[in-house]
This record gives sequence, C-alpha cells and structure tokens, in this order.
Amino acid sequence: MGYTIAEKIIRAHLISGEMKMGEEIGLRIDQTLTQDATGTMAYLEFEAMGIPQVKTERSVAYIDHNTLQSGFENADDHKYIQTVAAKHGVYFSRPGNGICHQIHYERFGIPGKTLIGSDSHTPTGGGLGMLAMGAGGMDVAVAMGGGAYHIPMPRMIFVELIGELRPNVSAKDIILEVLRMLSVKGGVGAIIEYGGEGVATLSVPERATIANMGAELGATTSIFPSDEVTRQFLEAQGREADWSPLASDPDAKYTERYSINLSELEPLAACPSSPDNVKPVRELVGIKVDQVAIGSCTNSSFADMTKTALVLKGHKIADGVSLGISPGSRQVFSMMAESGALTDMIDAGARILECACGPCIGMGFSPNSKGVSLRTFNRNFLGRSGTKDGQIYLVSPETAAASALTGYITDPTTLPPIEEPQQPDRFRINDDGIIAPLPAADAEAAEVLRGPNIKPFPETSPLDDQIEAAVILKVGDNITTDHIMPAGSKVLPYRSNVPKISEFCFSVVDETFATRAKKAGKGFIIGGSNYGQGSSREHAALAPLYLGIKAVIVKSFARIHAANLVNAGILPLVFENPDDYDKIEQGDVIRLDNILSALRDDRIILYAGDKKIPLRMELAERQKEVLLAGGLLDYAALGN
Ligand code: MIC
Ligand code: SF4
Repeated sequence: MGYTIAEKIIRAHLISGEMKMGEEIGLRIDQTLTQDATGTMAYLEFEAMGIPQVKTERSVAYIDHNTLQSGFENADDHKYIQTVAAKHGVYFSRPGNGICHQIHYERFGIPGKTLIGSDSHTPTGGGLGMLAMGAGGMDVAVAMGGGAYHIPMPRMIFVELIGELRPNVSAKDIILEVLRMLSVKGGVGAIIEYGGEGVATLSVPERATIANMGAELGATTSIFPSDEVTRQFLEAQGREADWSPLASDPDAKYTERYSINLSELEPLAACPSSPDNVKPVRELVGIKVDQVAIGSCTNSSFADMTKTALVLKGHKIADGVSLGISPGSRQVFSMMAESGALTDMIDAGARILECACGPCIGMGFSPNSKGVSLRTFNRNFLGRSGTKDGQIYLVSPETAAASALTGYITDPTTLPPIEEPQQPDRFRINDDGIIAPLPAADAEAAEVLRGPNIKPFPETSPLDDQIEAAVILKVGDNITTDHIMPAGSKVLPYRSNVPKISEFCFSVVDETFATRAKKAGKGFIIGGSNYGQGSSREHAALAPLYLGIKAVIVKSFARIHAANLVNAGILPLVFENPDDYDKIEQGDVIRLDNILSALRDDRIILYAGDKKIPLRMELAERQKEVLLAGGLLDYAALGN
C-alpha cells in the first residue's frame, strides 16, 4: 500500500497507537519551538517536570510576540525565558531577531522531521516538508522532556496545483482560494498535502505561506514534498546537509482531493472578520483604505519584501494611508538593506516596524475607529487588531502594496507586472541573534531569573463525580481563542500571570464574564461549532480553569483547544444532537452526574431542569486518565 508524505513521517515517528483515522497516536518529536507569549507557561511546566536537559534534537525559544516591553512584565518574561532556556538545553532567539516560524524554517527546519510548537502557525514548517504542528504549551513541555505528542490520526486531503501563477498573483491567493473552498472548518482533523506540477513552480517561502495559513482551515497541519526546490533553498541557507527528498507514493490514498489551476487564479481577499470570507479583490476595488500592514509569519520572507518594494519603487503612498512593514527576520531585514528594497520602501513613505509579530497580534499599529486595514496576515478575527470595529482584510503583499499607493483597494493585476524575485544563491547568514544553551556541565549551577510577573500555575483538582452549576456564558459558532482570551498590548504582558490575565477572559464578548464566573466559583460554558478555533494559546483554557469553569459543552471543538482543555483538567463535552444547544440558556443551572463512570462509556447525560440532554465525550483513553488526575501536569506528576 502506498503512503502519503505525512503518513511516511508519522510511520517513522510512531510511538503508540495505530494509524487508523480518528484513533489517538503518539509521535516522537524531533524539534520544538516556543514563542514568548506561550513560552513562559511552557517552561514553567517543563521545570515542574524536573527534567534537567531537553531530550529533543533541537528546541528553540523565540521572543517575537511581546516585544513592546512597555513595562517590566514583558522584559521579565524574556529574562526568564532566556535563563531557563540556557539552563535546560534550549536555543534562544533574542527579541528583534524575527518571527519564530520564519526563522525556524530558515535556520532549523529539516524535511522529514517532526516539530511541535506552542503556536498554531507552527505548520509553516510544512513548506520545507516537515510534519510541523501547533500544540498547547504543556504538550510542548512534555515533548521537550522526551514524551510523545498525541493527536487523533488525521485524514489526508490532497490539493493538486496545476499550471503557474500569473504575474502579480501570489501564494497568498492560493491559500485564500483553499480557504474559500474548504472554510475555517474544512481542515479539522485533516492533514493537507500539496502536490501536482504547480508545486515545482513555488519557492519554499511561497510554500511556507500556504502551509502557514492551513492553520486557518483548522487543519492538523499542511505539508509539501521535499524536492529540488527545497534542496536549493537549504543550500542557499548553508544547510544542504539537512536536505533529503520526500514525496508521496503514486498509490497513496487520500480521503478528499481538490485541484487548483494556478494560471486561472486571481487576487483574493479575506473580508472582515473571518479568514474564509473570501472574495475576489476585483469585487472590492474602490473601498477606501486607511492602513496597510505587510509582514507576519505568513508573508514576511525576503521574496515578499522584494515584491512589496517592486510595487512601491518610485511611487508615494496615498495621503490617507499609513503603511507599516515588518520584515520576518533579521536575515530578511539585512537582505532588504543590501538589495535596496528598504530604501524603496522608505522613499515610498512606509513605516518600518520591528522584525516581530507586531500588528498581527495587536501589539501596536491598530487601525482608527471603523478603519479599513489591509494586512498580509493570517487572521482577521474581531478585535484582534486592537480596534474592535476595525475592518480587516487579508491580502497578498502585491495587493497590499498596490492599495497603499492608490488609497483604495486595488487589484494588482491591473498594474504593470512585477518580476518574480529569484531566490538568492546564498542568503545572508548571521546567527548572532541565536544564543546557544549552556554546556550541560555548567547548567546545573545556572540561575533562572523570575521577576514578579511570573506567577505559578493555577491550582487544579481531580475530576469531580458530580458537577451542578450555572451556565456562565452561552456563545455561538466559530468562537476563536481571540474571543476567549484576547491578546494585544494590554493583555499580552500577563501571559505568565494567569490570575491577572483571567480578568480579560471573554472580554470582547461579555465584559462581565470574568467577574461573574469568579463570583460563582464554578460554572459551565455553552458554545456552538468549531469552538476554540485559532491560536494554540493554552491561556484560553487556563483562564477558564482559574475562573472555575468545570466543563465546556459545544457542538464541536477545534483540535488544539480541546486538547488544551483536557490538559487543564476541564471537561470538553459535545452535544450528541446539535439542536439541543437551543435547549439551554445562559444562567440555567445544569447538572452532570456519575461523571467518573460515564467516562468509561464516552457518553453522559446533562440534566437541565426536567430536560435530559445526551452528550458525547470525544476522549482518548490517555486523556481520560489526564482528566481524572486533574490535568496533564498532575498526570505527569503521577509518573506518566
Ligand atoms: C496567534 O497568531 O494568535 C498567536 C498569538 O501567535 C497564537 C499564540 C498565542 O496566543 O500566543 C497562536 O497562533 O497560537
Ligand atoms: Fe505572530 Fe501573527 Fe504569526 Fe501568530 S500569526 S505567530 S501573532 S505573526
């Protein structure tokens, strides 16, 4: 029987379980990455495990999200991460060095290896042929300690790319087309594999753009073959030895197949406020633009920056537009300086922002009230930009730059064609921004610095057999982790301080939630389908845990969030009959009985007044043990 690319990597890393769709498998993890917004928790959890040195082939801690350092909080977190990384065998990428996913595929990613990262866009590494997945911090801590990473065996989706992109049409338009076809739920439980003759026409950074935004499809990950293009990329990064070829077998089996003709593709935009609300740019032409932001882990490669500069060269941005550009890494930034792209941007009127996530996560550069902001990013969820009524469109660098010049949404294919940038023979390699860990012999005596912002993990308790409490909040479909635990410059500094960050839980939906939940002492949340889509942030589970939420009952969950709830010891429950969602209201007092025995049957009855509502527990056996123990840390403390 033939295998897909992902199946080949899974087979080579399988520690437990069988490769049967939907069944839990445990994978050996070769590499991990963390970023600072989720990293503090991940390292606190790693420390709690008492393992002196990481057991992975490579673990890297990046600082890229909270780089504003507008008070002591971020700076404290960074010192903690730097010292804890040095002590335990983790490489440290300093603030300003760039965005984790961009640097990781430039300097560390290896085709055929497994990578998990405490960030949902870790699948960016799929552009290099890695099996790269986003995970909660606790799962990353366990993997650093040598433990397996568990996922339900995904189904395999094949997307065939035919033909070649026309000038001024971009890799971003390919993934927007996939989002248009599949929606933000279409990839749930799946790995998306790209193939076909069109793949060879795409560079590694272009593939990375596509794999990156597979996260918005809800996919476990996305993956490209490792071919001659991959080899040349690694060679140009001085890492040819890391290359090996990787392709699917001709008789590999996929559960779904799609095909995209690149030659027919046109510029697309994801309209407010969902990445799958995709329309052709041509239909949006003429909408007045207030702000344009180019960068993020989706579109901040040297090629993206070069294309941006080519559109801007010799022109001025419109008076009504503010244009911000954040290069993805110091490598990209220095090459922009060398090639003259930077001068073209500055001359056109761009503001050059730091090499970091920046506006993507609401760390500055928020649009004006009701302002239209065109961004080359991957998420346009409500409020994420920092301006609740901001109108965020996700577009390619070509569309973004063209619109910055005219001041209106502009279809870049109506402009003169820009020349596709060629990959340089050699990228500028300077790894000074990456600090190696201490030699193991010196590590034991090394001190870990913990500022006052670093607070311990919230208290957990073993699973109760009966829970009776009120529904503290009822929400609809597609609730994102940005709804549950918003980010932005006011909130991100508290990522290592769960009691404080909990005050902001669900604040974009209902400002009274946190106070009401805390007062009630315990409670439930009711949600619709695809609950918890978006980020891997485990704070979206830790804050509800701290606020006393015992179970979340929904029509369906997004994968990483469901896993994070289990890891935090919160019961994730699913309506057996989705219409029952309508039978429960916010404020109702509801009850779960005999939970411990119900765990065995994977079913439980919810009592709401005189109504009996059947619920499913979609849990692997290991997850049941985790819940019984009160969460993953307690489970690990039992010697698992
Ligand atoms: C995001 O894009 O939402 C983030 C910020 O990178 C998150 C991680 C986080 O919340 O820290 C993600 O995608 O996982
Ligand atoms: Fe950073 Fe944005 Fe990428 Fe998340 S999506 S890692 S915030 S650049």
